Amino acid sequence: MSMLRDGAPATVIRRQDYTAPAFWIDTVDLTFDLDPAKTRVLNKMTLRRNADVAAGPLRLDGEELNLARVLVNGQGTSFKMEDNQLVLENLPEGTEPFTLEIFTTCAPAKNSKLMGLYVSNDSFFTQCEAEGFRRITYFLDRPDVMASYTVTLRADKKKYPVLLSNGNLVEQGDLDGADNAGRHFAKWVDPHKKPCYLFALVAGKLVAREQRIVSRAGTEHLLQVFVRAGDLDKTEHAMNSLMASIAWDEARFGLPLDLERFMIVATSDFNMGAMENKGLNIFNTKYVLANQATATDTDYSGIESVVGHEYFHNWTGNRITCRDWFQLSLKEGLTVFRDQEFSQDLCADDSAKAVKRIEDVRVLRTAQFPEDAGPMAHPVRPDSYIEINNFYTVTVYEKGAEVVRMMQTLVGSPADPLGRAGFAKGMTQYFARHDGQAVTCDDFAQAIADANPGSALAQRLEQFKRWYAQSGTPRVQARGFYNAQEQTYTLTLSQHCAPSNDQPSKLPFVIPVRMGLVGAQSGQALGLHLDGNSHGHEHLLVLDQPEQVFTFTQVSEEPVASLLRGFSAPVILDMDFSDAQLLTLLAHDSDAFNRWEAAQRLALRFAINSIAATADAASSSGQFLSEEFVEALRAVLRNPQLDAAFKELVLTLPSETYIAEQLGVVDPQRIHAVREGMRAQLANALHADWVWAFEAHKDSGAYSPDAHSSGLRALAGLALGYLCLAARDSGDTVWPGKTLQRFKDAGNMTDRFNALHALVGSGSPLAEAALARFHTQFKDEALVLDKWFALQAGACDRGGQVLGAVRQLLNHPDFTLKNPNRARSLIFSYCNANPAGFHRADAAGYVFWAERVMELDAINPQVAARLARALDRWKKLAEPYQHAAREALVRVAAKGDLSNDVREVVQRALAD
Ligand code: B3K
Ligand code: ZN
Repeated sequence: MSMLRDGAPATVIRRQDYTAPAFWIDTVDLTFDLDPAKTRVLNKMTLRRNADVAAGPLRLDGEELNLARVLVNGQGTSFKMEDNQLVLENLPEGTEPFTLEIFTTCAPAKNSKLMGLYVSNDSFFTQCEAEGFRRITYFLDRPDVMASYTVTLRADKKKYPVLLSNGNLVEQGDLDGADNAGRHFAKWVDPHKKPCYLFALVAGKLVAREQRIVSRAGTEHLLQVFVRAGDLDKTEHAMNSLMASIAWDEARFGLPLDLERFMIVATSDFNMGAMENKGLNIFNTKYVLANQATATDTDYSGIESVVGHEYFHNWTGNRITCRDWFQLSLKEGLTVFRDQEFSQDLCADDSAKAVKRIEDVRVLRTAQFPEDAGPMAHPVRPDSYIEINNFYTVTVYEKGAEVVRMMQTLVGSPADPLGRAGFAKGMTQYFARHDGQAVTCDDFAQAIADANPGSALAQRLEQFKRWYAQSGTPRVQARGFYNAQEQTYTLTLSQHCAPSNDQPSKLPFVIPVRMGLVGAQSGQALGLHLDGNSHGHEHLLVLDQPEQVFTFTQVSEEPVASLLRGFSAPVILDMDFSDAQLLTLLAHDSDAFNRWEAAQRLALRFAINSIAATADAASSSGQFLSEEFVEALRAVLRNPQLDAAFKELVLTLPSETYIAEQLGVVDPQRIHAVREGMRAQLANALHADWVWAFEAHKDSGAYSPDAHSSGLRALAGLALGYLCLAARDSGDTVWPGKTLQRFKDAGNMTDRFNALHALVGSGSPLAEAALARFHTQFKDEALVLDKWFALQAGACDRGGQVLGAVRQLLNHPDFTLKNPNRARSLIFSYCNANPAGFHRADAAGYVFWAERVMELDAINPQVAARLARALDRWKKLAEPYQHAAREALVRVAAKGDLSNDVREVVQRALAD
């Protein structure tokens, strides 16, 4: 059982306990007198009883509010307080509407949790999802209560010249009266009903980039991106991304912008990436501000995705929202899928699209697969939670997106092989049925299936929905047998999903396996003949039984199976490929994803073999990778047909985290040593090729963040990293010198940062001065300083120096724990992104972690709970790490006044 701060049991919320609200709130009229120390909030609502629910009291949620007055239909009334709820029992009978006025105050300047109304850089911002609105006023703080909002903001005009809320600005002006000298107001009306988690207000000294657009239907809209004065020159990319998002949603799904005005506001104090408040998106500056001097290509593509994501929520999340928070993936999985598709559709060619897909899958495998196998594992639609903020996870988001992607795949047909048309029809059906409602994941899946009768999805809908209900990553085992005489190839696919604490046995999933056959000798794509039908060169197999056998006929030569093309399902594929078969796929597969995958499998295989080897044979010889594999990588690097971005992905070894996931027992130091050995081997064996790669790709021309030129920079950066690594072993000073020069002369942040990274990553003696110079040059750019902190915290740990450096940086004048971006840049980069620096035999990394979790928890529980998850996988650790990690978890769990957020995470980690 979990305990709250005061020792009372924490409430476990269960999906099966859902009941409709006892009251509906039809209208909300809010008036704010904004003051950092004491903001006054007058909330006038019209409510009515829900006739479908037995009569009972009205229970309104509230947190850290001072209540001054409650009036029902203009009259005083009796009320009581019960566990953070305002309970009203003497309300009018019947279902006639009545008014309720609640007057409260709150203290935004003291709000370090950044939930509800808070102050950042002298401006006011709000964050209400999931349950922050109750920190602003008493309310039915649940997503299925949708109301019409009118909001009046009143504040000092000089300090807060810009006053924003959702919807349309209907009135503004100066306030009259002696009490109101120097104050002004703005009144906003949102034309759309919404749940309270989508409410937002912003007030402060801000400036806007503005753009007027005309939609396909001919309606005019005003787009605005608000930032602090001085940052306007960094808003062009965000605005372009917004315009591209609007055009894409109209073109692909027929979903137009439904507001006269759409605003994005950036703040540097934000718990996550951004928030889709209706018409008034609030963003972390990290996902808005970019120019070539301060932002990398990765930042640019992050901005495009997040701007798209929040915009796409306007329909998937806002117009149709979640019935309850268990349905979170209804909006998040779907909207991640939409932002992934958006970014892919913006890619100029198939290679860039494949690169985007590989990047997305990498996130899934390095973050979601571990989550699904660890103590926080939960289904895409969870069954219970203590703190909903802990369930904004890679499972709900990224795995949820894969579930939607599989639906698209499964509504495909010969005329629509990818299922794009079928899925778009399904979306149309979804909006036709549910626009303006708060619904469930089941409703979504039903709409997609109903719009595609006869599809593989419609035929197996109930079974398909197990993807929402069962946690864990299924494993698909594949075995192939070629009969040369009969020219048949028999492919046996079986599936298994390991039991988890919450679900002791799992039923078979519906797994779409997109596949082809590649001639082992010829490298040609072979024709696919199955059950008397010819399927061209690619086919979709649907695995829905524990085991199925597929027999291909007229197979003219021994094939290598290319399975799960484009990563058609979020599973682990086990197939006993020989090295030669993988090399064939790497060289010839027509599916770019599986070419990359073949290289990853080979690299993983060599890594795992070296880790398992008892003697340090490989380490002493420097031979971790086979010569054939190194040659194959050289061939990829030199292949004029392949794009630089794709090459960069193939030549990047699997991460330490991903390698760790393949192992039953994890020794992070051993994994690090082997991976570094592999990197050194590639650095030396391909030295001449890296020189060529750098020289051939170093000039990407006038800066543009497009996929092609960012690919050139990525490959040049990788080459430079390897060249500096080789220099460390050989004592060469030329390449580090050239790297330093490039660092100094770079015309954009990507090249500059890659050069700095190469120096730091190779432990070059030139790194220190370069870091100092970088700090001086960018000391006024918060987002660049975050990179500076992160680079040092994530640096390769040669001799255990990183922790000392991180501890020193905690005391740096630019460091503060209160700013989430800064806390993440130093502390998360060390605890989450530097396994060898963090998992120390002396346990000092864990001691540091425990201190920071507890310290952060007192400031911002949501951020602390994210950090708490750094030890999720402690049970897999070898000794002495495992024991020490457990001790650190126990120490945190023993702290008396932990937040629910952190307590849920550490208690789950420690549970058997
Ligand atoms: N919906 C928000 C996330 C809110 C997180 C609350 N802890 C951003 C997004 O997914 O678009
Ligand atoms: Zn989202």
